[in-house]
Amino acid sequence: MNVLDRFTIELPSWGFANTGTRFGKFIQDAAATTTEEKFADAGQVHAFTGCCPTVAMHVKWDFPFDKAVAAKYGVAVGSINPNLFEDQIYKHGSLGNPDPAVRAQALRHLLDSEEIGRQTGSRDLSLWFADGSNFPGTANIRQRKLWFEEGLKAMHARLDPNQRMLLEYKPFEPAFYHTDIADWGMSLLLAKAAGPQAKVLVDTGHHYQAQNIEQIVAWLLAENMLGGFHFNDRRYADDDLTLGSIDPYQIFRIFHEINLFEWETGARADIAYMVDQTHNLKPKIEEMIQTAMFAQELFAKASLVDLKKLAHFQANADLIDAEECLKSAFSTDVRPMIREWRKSKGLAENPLEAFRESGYLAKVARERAEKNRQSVSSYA
Ligand code: LRH
Ligand code: MN
Repeated sequence: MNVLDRFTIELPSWGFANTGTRFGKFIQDAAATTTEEKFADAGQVHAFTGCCPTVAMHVKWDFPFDKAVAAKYGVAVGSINPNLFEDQIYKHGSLGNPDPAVRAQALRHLLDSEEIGRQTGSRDLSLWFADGSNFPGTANIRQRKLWFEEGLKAMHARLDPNQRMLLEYKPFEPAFYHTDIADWGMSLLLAKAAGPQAKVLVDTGHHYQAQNIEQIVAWLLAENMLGGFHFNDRRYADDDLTLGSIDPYQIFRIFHEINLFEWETGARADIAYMVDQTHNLKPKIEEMIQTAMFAQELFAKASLVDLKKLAHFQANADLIDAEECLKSAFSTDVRPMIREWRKSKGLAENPLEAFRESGYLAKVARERAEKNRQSVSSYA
């Protein structure tokens, strides 16, 4: 079995829409605005890459939605992302808000999102909370931790047996003094307190520069608390850039820790691989295809590490030989093997090229330009 047969990566619906930074949004004529258009574009990415069968949805941005539309484009609804960071009532937080009425409304939204997940047949509720504060002394951090424990426990209690809660952490932004779920440890403790169907979600952009992300991954695997990833890349903070565009070795090192864990335990880790990027400048569908292709490449490279040899060198502290096990795998050109895999699946050898030749982009740009050009917005 070719390792690529077991690699799929979920696409974010919001990666197909016009997004920007606080300094503005550059409109693309071909961008998707309706949920159906997002699924149509995701269908293109899956049709050409063969490894993106599901689309993550954001409750406020993508619903109401009929899941039959997803099937029309050859993909399915993936994880459900509640949104507790845009409504005005969440100014001082959601589950961590000092106002019990706001906490109750936040829990209501989470339970509604669970119900949406039942309707769409989605397994994962992907939870990110912007909750925090901007100034010292303005929030009771321990009290908010208790409110989060209460809220997440109440949400977990209403999960179906097959559903999971994936708790994402982020050190800062939009809060710039404290964030209630700021790192992997806080997420792990809250997930464990919530219940056995709650796991930790690692967004690669949600770490301080000096943090060793693959060590966090190794610990979460050891604790059986790793639920999934939001893959992207960054030079500075949560830049949400294209996977592997800044530090491709980072994602390779993460895949390696997972392979080593699976080899040692003989068990397949139950991990959801997802993309979480904002495509502000590059053509969105092409950037998504580029992302999927490079994710496959890094996954294939990591699978080439000779783990038996590595374990021997690690046991004997043969530092150079151990390191060379990773570096020779990382330096291996796996593109010929991946082209063979695509041919064996009836896919074009170069998905990006094939998509460009399909004319799909020009077609949707014509269809959507007028609508998109009407949606220009300003910062203030
Ligand atoms: C927060 C985040 C979260 C999503 C959002 C689009 O930074 O990573 O996962 O809800 O981006
Ligand atoms: Mn994320």
